[in-house]
Amino acid sequence: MLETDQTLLVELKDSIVAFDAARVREAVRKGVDTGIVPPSILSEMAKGMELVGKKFEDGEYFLSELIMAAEAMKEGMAIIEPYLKSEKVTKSARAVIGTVKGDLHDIGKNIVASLLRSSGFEVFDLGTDVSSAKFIRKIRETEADILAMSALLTTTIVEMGKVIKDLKNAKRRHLVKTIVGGAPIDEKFAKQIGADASTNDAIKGVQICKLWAENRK
Ligand code: B1M
Repeated sequence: MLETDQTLLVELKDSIVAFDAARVREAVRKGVDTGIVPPSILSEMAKGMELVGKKFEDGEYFLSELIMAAEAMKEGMAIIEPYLKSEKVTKSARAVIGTVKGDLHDIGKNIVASLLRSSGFEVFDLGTDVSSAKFIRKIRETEADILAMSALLTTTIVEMGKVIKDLKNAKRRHLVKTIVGGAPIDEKFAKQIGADASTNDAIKGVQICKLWAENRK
């Protein structure tokens, strides 16, 4: 990697930490122009968000800084979205995605949704604070193959279990593969709630969904 690329990667991270949207936009554009691959750009910005979270924990940053950093990251993501290209699934597949009830964090969920779209999935993004009933209604309406749920709060991950239980009660569980993701999620928890897969990595999550789509009868 060239030294200029390395400097740019640092700037991608630092501009998020400085919650400076103009700097983020500039760094992302430069990154794209110099040929840094979009997943690396995303990953550096995500590292910046991680640091923002640490500063919040330490009392150095407050909610307003979290909001501004999140807005800056969204502006950066909007620039790279058209450049996210991936090998497309050959069989058409539909995915319903959302952040669970009580949870407003959507940056990771939006990354997963963008990557799924760029891989050829038909994506129904329900946004944030999505109730179980809303997830189930959309799955019925779209006959989706995949349910992808995101959560970042330890207090909201339990909602994922509720959705899967409701899916069973709606006699739809066997028709839908379920994947759960977000920082507090681990395999043990996913197993506990009966999800088919879990990950903290958006790219891995999309790879799992692609495998499911390709192996679908
Ligand atoms: Co909040 N927040 N926040 N926050 N926030 C966290 C999550 C926290 C860890 C910060 C901290 O204290 N260190 C903490 C949670 C603690 C806990 O539960 N253990 C926290 C808290 C406490 C809160 C509030 C309660 C604060 C308050 O009000 N006092 C509040 C809750 C609001 C609510 O949801 N009801 C709150 C609010 C907010 C903002 C609205 C200000 C803002 C979100 C804006 C938005 O998303 N539009 C915000 C932010 C920005 C953060 C941090 C700083 C950054 C999150 C982020 O976007 N990361 C976060 C600290 C941190 O994460 N270190 C924090 C970047 C993003 C790319 O990562 O979403 O993890 P992430 O996604 C990753 C993977 O997890 C994965 O893919 C991505 C990359 O590969 N992934 C999936 C995610 N979903 C997936 C789904 C998949 C597969 C992979 O398949 C389905």
